[in-house]
Amino acid sequence: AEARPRILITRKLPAKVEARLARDYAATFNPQDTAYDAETLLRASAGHDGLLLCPTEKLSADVIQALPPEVRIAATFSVGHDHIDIDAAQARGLTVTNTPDVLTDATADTTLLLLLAAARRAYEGERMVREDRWGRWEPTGLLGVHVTGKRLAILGMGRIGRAVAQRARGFDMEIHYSNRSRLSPELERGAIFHEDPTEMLGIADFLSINCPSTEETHHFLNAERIASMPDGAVVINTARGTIVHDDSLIAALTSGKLAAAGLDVFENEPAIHPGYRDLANCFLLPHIGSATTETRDAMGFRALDNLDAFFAGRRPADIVT
Ligand code: 8YV
Repeated sequence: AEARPRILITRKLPAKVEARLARDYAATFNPQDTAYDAETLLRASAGHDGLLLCPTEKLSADVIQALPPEVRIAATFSVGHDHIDIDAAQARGLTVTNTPDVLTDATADTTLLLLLAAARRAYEGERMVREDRWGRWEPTGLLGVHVTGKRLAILGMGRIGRAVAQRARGFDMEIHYSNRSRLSPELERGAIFHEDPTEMLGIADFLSINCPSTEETHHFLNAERIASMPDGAVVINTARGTIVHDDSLIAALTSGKLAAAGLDVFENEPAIHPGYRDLANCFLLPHIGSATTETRDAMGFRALDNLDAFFAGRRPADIVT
């Protein structure tokens, strides 16, 4: 009889990760690389001890309550876990693990990519070159927002927020942050703490969103808060689209209140608010924050380490609940 734990893997993962899964587990891979809807996920889960899933699969309270009793762990291939109802998981006795740390650098790199691209109008420039509309060089052509020395406000100074700050120091930016609690001086490294995140927006030449998606941060960046930012500010989001109120951000980018935005994440992605597509001052990426070969391998191995520990009767390193 098959003694290895039975794991349902919902999405196509890096080859090295799938090889280790196939070696160490009775692994069921999704024959199609498409996200499971709730009904299909529940049906496919039967006969499995654990799930290895992505944020494309939603574990709502209803889904968690309907999971077959043999499913005891859900390991998500992500640091974010807003797609999982953690209270419901706890009540059901479903262990949930995530993949922190290993994607911090790639996500912070993507944040700087968006910050620079949005500020310096990289999308407009790239299109001009590619579409053979360069014509001639102009002393006042494609003028962007100067980055070096400006004030960067970081919403959420966790692992990723701090890695963004570290990179921004290389651009001599003045780092401000808001966080649930103030950091120690070693972690703060001279960054200026704001007790009130709304008040911080008043000084933000650049705002980088690096907090988790929670009830508290839902639609944090709304019309009122954007109005309190300096004219010509730039907004960057590599966290979750739900933290931004799309209509308000689009209105501010259209009116010129905000100079630019750089977005890797969207509410209801990939069905994004169509207003973004018409804005030249918006640099848009399809949620590639952690998308490097090294990082996706490491995320898979981290999820596997958590599964290994769980099934060996040890406490996984990355327990969410
Ligand atoms: C991934 C992410 O792109 O980790 C997260 O929370 O959003 C990203 O790293 C994706 O969710 C991978 O499954």
